[in-house]
Amino acid sequence: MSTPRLVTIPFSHFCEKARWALDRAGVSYVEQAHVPMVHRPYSKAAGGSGSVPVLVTADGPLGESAEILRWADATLPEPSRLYPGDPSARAEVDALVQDFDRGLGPKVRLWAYFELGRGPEGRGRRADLIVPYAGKGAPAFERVLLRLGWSPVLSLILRAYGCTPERADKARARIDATFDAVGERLAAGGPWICGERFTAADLVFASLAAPLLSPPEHPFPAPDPALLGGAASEQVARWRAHPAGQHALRTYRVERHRRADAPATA
Ligand SMILES: N[C@@H](CCC(=O)N[C@@H](CS)C(=O)NCC(=O)O)C(=O)O
Repeated sequence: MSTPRLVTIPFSHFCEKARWALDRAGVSYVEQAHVPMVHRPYSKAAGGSGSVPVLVTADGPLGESAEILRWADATLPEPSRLYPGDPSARAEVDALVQDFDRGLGPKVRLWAYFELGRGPEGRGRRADLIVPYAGKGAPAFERVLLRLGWSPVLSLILRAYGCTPERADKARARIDATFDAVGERLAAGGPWICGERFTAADLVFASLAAPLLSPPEHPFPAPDPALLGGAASEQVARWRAHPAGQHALRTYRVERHRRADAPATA
């Protein structure tokens, strides 16, 4: 059987979510990394819709990160799975994952790109911070393209995701609400979002929140958001200190490089 191929934009949080699940399950794969915008034809050629991640498997392409999680998880015995076998526990995890995928993931992206686009006090677009980070892992030719074209690429991205001040503010409020809901769950039980067991809810929450938190265990660690300066770095400091932010950082520390078949450490 040929080795599965994961088409990505390496720093994308939806790609990180899929990569983490594959790493955790011990599935071997090769990552085919591209810079934003150049990724689109590669996604389509791989059988995706234009977005990433796409996992090309011997059984066909998987063009949704949620499908990749379920596919990787199915290779594991039930006690090690991200999705519990018990139907009501499974329904709870599915509902949380769906909420994070539809709410948190897109809102984190919108807020982060909006802040990048305006830079500190509206002065800059921080190409110095972002271009080396956004090009990591991609072919040299694409990295050059990104360096030359960063400003128009960012403008396209800002337009595509509708990054206006009003929408960024609504996104911030939605992120806050999700953090509060996760914090309440942890306060009521824990140590994981669904209680005693580490599940897809924890992996998806941590990976989709990661662009706000810059966990050092991330395979493509983001530049320190404090470098954005101004209100954005104060906001990031609040998310990092929030119980849900602390949970995501701990999830990275404890689980990001642990295979499902290895003993838990904490
Ligand atoms: N529903 C998709 C969302 C993936 C997604 O939004 N990917 C972004 C990167 S974070 C993307 O490819 N955006 C660029 C595009 O759609 O062309 C999934 O979970 O796989």
